[in-house]
Amino acid sequence: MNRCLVMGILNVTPDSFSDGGRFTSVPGAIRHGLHLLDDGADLIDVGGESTRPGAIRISEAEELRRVLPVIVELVAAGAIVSVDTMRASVAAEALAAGARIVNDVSGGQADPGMRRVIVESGAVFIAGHWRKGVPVVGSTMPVETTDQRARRVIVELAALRDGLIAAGIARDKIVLDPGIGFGKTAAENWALLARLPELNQLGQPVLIGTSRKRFLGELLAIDGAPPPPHARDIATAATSVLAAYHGAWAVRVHDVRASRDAIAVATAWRRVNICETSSTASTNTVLS
Ligand code: PMM
Repeated sequence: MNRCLVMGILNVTPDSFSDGGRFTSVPGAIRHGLHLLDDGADLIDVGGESTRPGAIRISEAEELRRVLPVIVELVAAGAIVSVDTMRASVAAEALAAGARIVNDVSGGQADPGMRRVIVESGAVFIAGHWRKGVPVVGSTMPVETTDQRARRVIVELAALRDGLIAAGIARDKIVLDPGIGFGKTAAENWALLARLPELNQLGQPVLIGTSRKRFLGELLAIDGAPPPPHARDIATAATSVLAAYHGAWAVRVHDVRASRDAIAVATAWRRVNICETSSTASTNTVLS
């Protein structure tokens, strides 16, 4: 498709930071997934386990109980479904139930079996960058500037990609994600977003997930009080415009309609600019 795709978020979790508890029942989650499709989602990302800081890991059985029936129904409704999981076993079951994409925020680091599942299934793999152990004040870790840290994410993503290819995953099945908010400061998140053109130079499709995240709350705070997560959707749509304009493959969002519309604008603008640039170029050539 000739535009940035929109991945709708469907968290079947009681404790996700942005929509926790809203879609915990299976029928409620299915209804919401269908609503995301109506709003124009190209993909639906179904997750059963919260990745918010401090979240307690759930059992494999509980994760499967949450995601499998939702995936089955959404696939039957014609959706392209990704499963948001760090567990190889959950990924395998979800693929068997019709999911076509595995979205792993740990980039396959959390479960050593993940790579094998992806190789054997031939599924698309979204590999996220998750930095653990942010240096704390007074620590002896090397001091890096925000920009250096952002650049290091790109280098680490390249290494992650190379490791996935070495494990047998086809290059054209790998999507990279800088993991906005995963062990990163607000300044680092902004620095990474500004470096999207560099991320694109790695030659893989790039997914950007900013939706309702804390750094947007910090940006919009009034008198130090961040707005609640759902009041960050306009700012999220603004990040979708910029991500699309700078060539992201997809954005992962809660409010699908807002980002669909925003991306339509970015796509039209980009198309016109490209045409005008080339006509200016030919005019200049004629004049010289
Ligand atoms: N963020 C969250 C969960 N899954 N997956 C990808 N690929 N990228 C992300 O940025 C990402 C993700 C956390 O946000 P949520 O709790 O609102 O889903």
